[in-house]
Amino acid sequence: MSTLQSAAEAPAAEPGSDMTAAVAPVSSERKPTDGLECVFQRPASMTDKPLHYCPGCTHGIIHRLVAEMVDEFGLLEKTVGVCPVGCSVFAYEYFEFDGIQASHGRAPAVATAVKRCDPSRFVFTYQGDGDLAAIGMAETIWAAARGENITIFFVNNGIYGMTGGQMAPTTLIGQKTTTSPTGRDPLTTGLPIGMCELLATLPGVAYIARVPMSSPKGVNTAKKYMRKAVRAQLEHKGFSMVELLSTCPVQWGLTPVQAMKHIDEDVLKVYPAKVFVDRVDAT
Ligand SMILES: Cc1ncc(C[n+]2csc(CCOP(=O)(O)OP(=O)(O)O)c2C)c(N)n1
Ligand code: SF4
Repeated sequence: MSTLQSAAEAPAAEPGSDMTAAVAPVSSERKPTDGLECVFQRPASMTDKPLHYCPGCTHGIIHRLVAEMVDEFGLLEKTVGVCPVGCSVFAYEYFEFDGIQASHGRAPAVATAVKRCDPSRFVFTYQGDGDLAAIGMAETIWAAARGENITIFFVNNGIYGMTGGQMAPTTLIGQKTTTSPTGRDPLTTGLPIGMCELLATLPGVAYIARVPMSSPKGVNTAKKYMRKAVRAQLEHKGFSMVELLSTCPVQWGLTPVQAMKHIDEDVLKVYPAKVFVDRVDAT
């Protein structure tokens, strides 16, 4: 049964009632944690607001990794997250630390300003490929070229998710999108842009890495890379970015499981996972 069907078949809520209560009534006598040891819980840096992302979308996993890292480094009071346009436009709603919403592609410029005004802050941007590599290309390149001491979490799902699945700079050759309905043709739209490959040529960068979000192994590696990127900033080494190869099952027209396979079988061939630059531990 699809999510849409489930929603349509759910009992209608009373006018003015709380939707959550209408769908899942909880007995006040029941205490699910009685006698149990708590081994897994929400990171302190994350709010309890339900995520709005589609089923199978990896934005939510990446949010969690960001929050876990802020907790682990004890940065809750020091962090400023800069959010993009795109599906993660309201990312600040899910975090307990401060957040700013930047207009399309301007997140690295906003982050630069915040960091320069208060270098004691940990400042990161969270951006999709449309935001970072299309209209924000100049901001991204210049922030890296200047060696700004900021961190970028680049969520590459190869498509404009939020606005209806248009082609992005990262869309694969032959990939069907709403603006390339017969498949992306490089003769008319150019070749996919590897942002890690591009930025790795700039001397201002301290750390650049790419990792797929298609498996638990990938998620664990992502956390490792993200930690290093945070360290790059905390140790004043310069610009850092982790590219996270992500899903958009809805706009790809795939199921969540097919979307994960698509990353492993197709996306990784064009965007290989590796550490491109690591000057964090260099002396
Ligand atoms: C200046 C400006 N131009 C265009 C838009 C419209 N717009 C909003 S989100 C978006 C695409 C976002 O795609 P991406 O960055 O890949 O993020 P995703 O939704 O896939 O996570 C566009 C074109 C906008 N909000 N502002
Ligand atoms: S449209 Fe795509 S990127 Fe946006 S929330 Fe849905 S699956 Fe995720």
